[in-house]
Amino acid sequence: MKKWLHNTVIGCTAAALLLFLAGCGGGKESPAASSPPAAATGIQERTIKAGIGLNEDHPEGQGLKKFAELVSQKSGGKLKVQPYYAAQLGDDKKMTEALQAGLQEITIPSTSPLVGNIKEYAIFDFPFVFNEEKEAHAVLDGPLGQKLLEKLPEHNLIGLGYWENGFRNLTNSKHPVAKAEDFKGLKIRTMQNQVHLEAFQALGANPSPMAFSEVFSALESHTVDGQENPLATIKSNKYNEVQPYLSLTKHVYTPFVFLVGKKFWDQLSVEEQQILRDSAVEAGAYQRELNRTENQKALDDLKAAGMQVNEVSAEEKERMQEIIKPVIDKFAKEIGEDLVQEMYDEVAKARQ
Ligand code: TK8
Repeated sequence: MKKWLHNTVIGCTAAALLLFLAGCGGGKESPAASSPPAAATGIQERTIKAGIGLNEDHPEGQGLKKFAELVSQKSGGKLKVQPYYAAQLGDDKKMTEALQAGLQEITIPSTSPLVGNIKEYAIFDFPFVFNEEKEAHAVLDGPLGQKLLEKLPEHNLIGLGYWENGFRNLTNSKHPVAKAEDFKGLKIRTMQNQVHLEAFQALGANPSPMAFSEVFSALESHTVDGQENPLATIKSNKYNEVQPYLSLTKHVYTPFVFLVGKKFWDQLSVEEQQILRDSAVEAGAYQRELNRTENQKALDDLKAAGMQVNEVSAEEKERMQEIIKPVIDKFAKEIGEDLVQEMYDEVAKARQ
């Protein structure tokens, strides 16, 4: 034991000393004396499992691919990110739990299914807060977004920033939705999130929360009439094949949060952590850009594929917002009204 400790101390650089004290020295996970734990210096050969819910051709898939390339470049090929697309490793919730348990290293879920654990993320589930991507980015990349990332470690997660899922639009198999009354009785799949559920209930719809990986077959079998997602997802997941109507509700903006399991993170050297952090930020900028162009292109492609598309007027959106208001007020109290106000203030600033 003594010899192992000695070797490890020598193996740790000054920069990594803190990490050593927190991680290597804990003793709980100390392997046998002959195989010291991963020293918190330099770059080791590692394979990193990264899973997402969307397909490889979706901007999130392309962003993950870019991330893997960057990590490989910056680590001289030592860190290998193995991407898994299309919920091969499970849906957002399952993969997040796998990170917490140390069974998977990275996932990039929508923030909405995290709200069960971290209630403050529900501010991004409030409908009709943002009009444009840049307003959401101002909140996400500013102090409020940072404050929310800092809530992750106590849940065994590390957040390296925000990518973009984007503005959600409604599709369904019954009729065009252009006014608040058109939601009446529609069976809509929602994300596993209480704000979404109650907001659609307030509009008179009949929502059912469901993991993303089950959506296509639920639409195909008419278990539900509709769903809502950004245009790039509607296209990539071919919902147009089972959903004739697309209504441009743009009712809510969903961020992706780049998550690393804390158990894994704590084994990394400072250098390795920096590589992952820098690559997540760089690939994130690329992903957001690509998302913008792909969402625009997807609209044309979905029209060309035969979807019947309708706009929703500003007046109707205001009516919807008015109907949903009691739900928002209730959740604002639960989350903390100061935090919610901080978001509105940031948005107002971004609009100037
Ligand atoms: C993909 C999900 C998806 C989300 C949903 O893992 O569940 O509808 O919009 O994109 O995060």
